[in-house]
Parts: sequence; C-alpha cells; structure tokens
Amino acid sequence: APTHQGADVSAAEIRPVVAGCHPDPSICRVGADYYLVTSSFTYFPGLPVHRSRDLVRWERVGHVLADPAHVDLAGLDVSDGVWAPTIRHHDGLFHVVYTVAEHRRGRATFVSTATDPAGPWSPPVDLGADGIDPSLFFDADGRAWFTAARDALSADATGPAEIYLREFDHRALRLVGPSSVLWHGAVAGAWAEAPHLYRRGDVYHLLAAEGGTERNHAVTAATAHSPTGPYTTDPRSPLLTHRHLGAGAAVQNVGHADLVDTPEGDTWAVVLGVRPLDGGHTLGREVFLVPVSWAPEGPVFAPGTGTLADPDGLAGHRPPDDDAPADWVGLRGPAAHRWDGADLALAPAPDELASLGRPAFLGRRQDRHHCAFAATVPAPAPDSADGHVGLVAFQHQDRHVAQRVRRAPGGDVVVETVLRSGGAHTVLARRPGTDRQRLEIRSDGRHYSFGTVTDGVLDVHATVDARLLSTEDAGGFVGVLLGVAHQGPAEAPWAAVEDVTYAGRYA
Ligand code: 6LW
Repeated sequence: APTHQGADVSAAEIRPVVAGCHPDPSICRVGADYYLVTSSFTYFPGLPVHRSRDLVRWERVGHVLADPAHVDLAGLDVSDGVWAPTIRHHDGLFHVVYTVAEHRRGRATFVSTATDPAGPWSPPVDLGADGIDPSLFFDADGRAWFTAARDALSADATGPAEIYLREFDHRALRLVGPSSVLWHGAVAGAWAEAPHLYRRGDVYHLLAAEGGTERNHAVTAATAHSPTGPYTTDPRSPLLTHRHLGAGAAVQNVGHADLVDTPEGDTWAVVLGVRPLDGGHTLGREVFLVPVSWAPEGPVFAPGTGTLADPDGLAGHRPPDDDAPADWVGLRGPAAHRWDGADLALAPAPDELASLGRPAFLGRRQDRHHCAFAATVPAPAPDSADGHVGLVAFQHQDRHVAQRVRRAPGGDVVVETVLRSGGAHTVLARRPGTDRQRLEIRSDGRHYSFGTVTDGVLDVHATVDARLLSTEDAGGFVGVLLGVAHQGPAEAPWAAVEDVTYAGRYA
C-alpha cells in the first residue's frame, strides 16, 4: 500500500484513479484488498465494484446490480436511477446501500449484500428510508448505524438538507429505532449530503459533502462523542475543496469523500472530481485519491497543500497510462447482444436513444479526453427503411451525437451525423455510404469529430464543440458514453458490427 513518503512524481498532470463517469465513490478494505463502488444512474449493469491492492490500480470485479430483476430503471431520465452507494464489510459480509432516484414508487433506498464482492449480490432489500446518499457505520460495540441526507424536516432547519441517523439491524437488514437529526452541515443551506461516519478513539467523525456537486463542492466535518450526537461543526471546514482555485484548475468539483485506512495505519480518501476544459467537463465525475493525516481536531486532507494539485500527493503512485477494460453497459436495462472477440452482434430495438425507453445501445465510459472509438458497421437490410446502425457519443437522452448508417427511401446507403438536442434531431452531415463502413468518433477533449475511415485515414464528416456534450451544458450527473446503437423493428436482423476498438490517452 502507498505511504505518504517517497514521492517521485514529476509530471504535474493530475490523474483520477478510476477515470470516466464514476461518481460518488465509496471505499472499504478487507485484509490487503480495497473495494470501491460508484454511482451508475440508468446504466446497466449497475453499481460497478472495483478492487485494488495499492489504491491506484483498480480492476472491475463485478456489479451489485447485475440481475435485471433487481432494479427497475424503466422510464427514468439518464441521470436518475442508482445514486451514491456506500460499501462496508462486516462479519464476512459486504453491504452496499444506495438510492434509486425518482423511481415510480418514489425515491427508495436499498441494501444488497454479498460474501464475494464479485457477486452474486442478494436481491435489494428496501430499507424504507427517505433521502439520498445512504451510509453504514459498524461500531466497535456491535451496533450499526445508518445515515443519509434528506430535505430538512425540522422546523429550525434553514438548509435544504439534513443528515439523519437510524440504527441498522444488520442481521435483519432493517432500520430500527427513532431517527435523529445529526447536522445541517457547516454552512446551513449548502446541500449537506454524502454523510459518512467514522470513529477514532472516542470521537465520532461525520464527513459530508456541501455546496452541491458542481464548482462549490467541498468536504466538511463535524464531531461527537456518541453516534447520535450532539455534533459540533469542525471549525476548519471545508476540509477539502477546489472551489477557491478558480476556473483554470485542472481538477474541480472536489468533494464526496470516503476514508479508508491501510494495514499500516495510513489514511486515504477517495473523492469525486472533474477535469474541465474551457469550463466544461465531458468525462463525468471521476474518482481521485487524496492522502489524509490526523490532527487532534480530525482529518487533514492533502496535508501541506490542501489540494489534489500536489504532484507529490500520491507518493509516486501515479495512475497508469493504460485504458481500463471496457465496462459495456446498456441504458435502463440489458441490450441483447453477443461478443465474439472485438465483433459485436447487436439486436435491434424500436426505442430511440432520445426516448425514456430501452434503446438497443451498448456503450462504454469515455475515460480520456484524447480518444478514438471505431467500428465497422453494416448498412441495415434494404427493406428496413426505418432502421439505422451506428456509433454514438451519448451524454443524455436529449443530448447525443450519432454517426449512423441507414437506407434512403430508394435503398441507397447514407451515413448521417445527427445531433439530438432541445427535443429535435439536426442532421449535421449526410454522405453516401456502402454496405459496410468503418465509422469513427474522435475526441481531443475540446471537439468531437465524426467520420468514416478508409485505409486508416479519417474523413471527418462533422465536428462539434465538446461543450455540447459537457455536463455543464446538458445538465444532470453523468459523463459521455461511447457506444454502438441499433434502432429498428424488433424482428429485424441483428447487426454484425465488427472490430469495435477504443484507444485513449492522457495528454
Ligand atoms: C448524489 C449526490 C449528488 O447522490 O448527486 O448533488 C447525486 N449531489 O451526492 C448523484 O450523483
């Protein structure tokens, strides 16, 4: 495990430890292994679980929500769905608590358990809790506590959120006893959320995120001598933020911290952050690692510098250049498909990407500003005039750009670059196509180019400003997925998409 000494990183570039849209990280350690979970919204399978030995190189080992019967994401906005999980291990069992936002039955909070974090995970148990950002804390005395953030209910609360606690009966997997309001955050009215409770000696440390998950995001804290309080705001709050670093900072929106101790007794935090270019970020909120030391008052994040911008901060443990293996996800449920090496057979579905339905889409998170995503795509059969097959840079159901192949009414093949935004489709380019063509989406961080590749040369049909696919512009909580889509009648043949490739690099 990394120590805080012995830094030898010279380059100033700050890298996430898990890149691409993986917000709201939560971490725990069992023996020598660390486990990490992150939000997955309406992507399926949901709640990816990553494992690491060194906190820097993470490998995806499974998903908490791998069974379509375990989560109903139908009809949801892309940024709703599965939010802000917490992972904890107790007595041989992993527990993950999470919220499914704006579900038909309302916002609901669930717990799933597993003995092996790779799965299988139990069916979700509804905890009947209100609010978001649930967390669990297993105290040394055998009692367990559930915390979450909800709209302020108490009469004297001025803020939009309050952190509350209930006891968690971990054998019965249910909440028991009264609910206690713990805290309204260091700055009342500033979206106190993402609570996590820890104990050091006799002191209970409550961490929260404040300021909202955009530019004013921050980590704040309070302490108490009992889990139920009373809690006193740590006057040093915020303990970590990048909001004062200005619009030029390489990493912004830093907050939503969770702590873990190494076997050697060092403490590290995982936090979310974004890497904006020219004021917009496209890669979603990513996971960053921050060293933590302990002062008598509580945790010190990024000791000595107070920011993630310290190239020595990761003590020489620089996240690697290589791309993580793709976590191919569908929207609101699985997409029927078959992989054969890099070749993908994708079933058609009638739902459009712009709908709240279940389009035939299989995508992966864009995790580098500089990347190329390509595949050889067939034209739809001559009689399927409505259908199209293609590649898409997908941010939201109402914000995506597709490079798609279809049949014109006379049967000729056309390749169209189509922007979906503001409730309308706009054709940015239309070119004649052939029965098979290699399509490519290329990003340099500031632009996305869409084209066809012949003899290794990209012929760009259309280029859009990356701002269009940024979370700042599109709204919501997610980053860009690069994927393959196949819209058409359910009975149309599957599309044989060949040689699907993705290559990304740091600048
Ligand atoms: C998450 C919460 C948040 O639950 O965004 O604005 C939600 N804050 O912490 C989804 O990531």
